[in-house]
Amino acid sequence: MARDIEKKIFKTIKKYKNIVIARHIGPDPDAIASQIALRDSIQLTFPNKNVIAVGMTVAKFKKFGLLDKSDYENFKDALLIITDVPTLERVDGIENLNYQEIIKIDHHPCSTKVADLEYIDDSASSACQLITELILNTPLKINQNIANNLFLGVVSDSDRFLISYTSVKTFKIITRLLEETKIDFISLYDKLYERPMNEIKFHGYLCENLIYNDNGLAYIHISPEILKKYDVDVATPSNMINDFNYIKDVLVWTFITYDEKNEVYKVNIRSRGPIINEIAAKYNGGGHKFASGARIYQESDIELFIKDLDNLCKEYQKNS
Ligand SMILES: [Mn+2]
Repeated sequence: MARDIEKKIFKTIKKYKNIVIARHIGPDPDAIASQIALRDSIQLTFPNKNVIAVGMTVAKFKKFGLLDKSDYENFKDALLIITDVPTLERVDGIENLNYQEIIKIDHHPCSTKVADLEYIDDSASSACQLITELILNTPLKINQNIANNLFLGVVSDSDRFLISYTSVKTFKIITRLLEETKIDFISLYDKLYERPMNEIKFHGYLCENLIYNDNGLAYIHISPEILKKYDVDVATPSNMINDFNYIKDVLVWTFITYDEKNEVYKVNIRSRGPIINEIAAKYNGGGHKFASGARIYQESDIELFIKDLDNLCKEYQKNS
């Protein structure tokens, strides 16, 4: 049964001839999979609509499907749907788009309204969980390919159902998805988890060089030289941060990676208890309670940032 918000979203989609679907810059599998699955589902349901999924192409995510050129000549008065992104500033590839209305479908906490129609559930494991529900609850159509993408988005963002945002609801929706589409989900895991040897070696470097203290904080500074040495890019550490979950006595861990091109320290933070998104917000970032990102512009702020996390861990230990 479709809920009110799902009915409204379906009605709005139905109304528009031109639809653009976008997600956040620096996409992860949930962002890419949610936009591509939604595009394909709308196109399958309404073959006469022009539906495109935009944003920078990321080579390793081509397995989810190809993105469209953001040539907006023929996209006057479009409906813009943004998925997996809380604010418009973080949306990739809509600079020259002329849109009439915005729908936002997201699972990041956000206190300001940015879209005309907002479907936000910050207790959901992933944007793909919300899109799966939307598709299954409305006349939007689904096929195996769409289902594959949705499944992978949920699995990736929930870190194989390990992260606390995984709920009974997540399992119920996944069960429905598997029952209704009969996808061969075991065969899909290679798409997410296969890695080249240089990344495995880089992972080893992170394990060897992580600094940790008695308060339960672990951190590492990753220089451009190290990235070059292991032939990995600046996004690689963020894809590995979840691998450091379940280290006994580590409550909060962070990777600080210098992005030479953009002259900024990209920061990933994870937690097994202390709430970290307030500190992330202090350092030009944000995110979920236990999974956040930040951007540090001055080297001298790194020490302050580490100190803040350290105090957070100390406080947490004291109160628990
Ligand atoms: Mn997500």
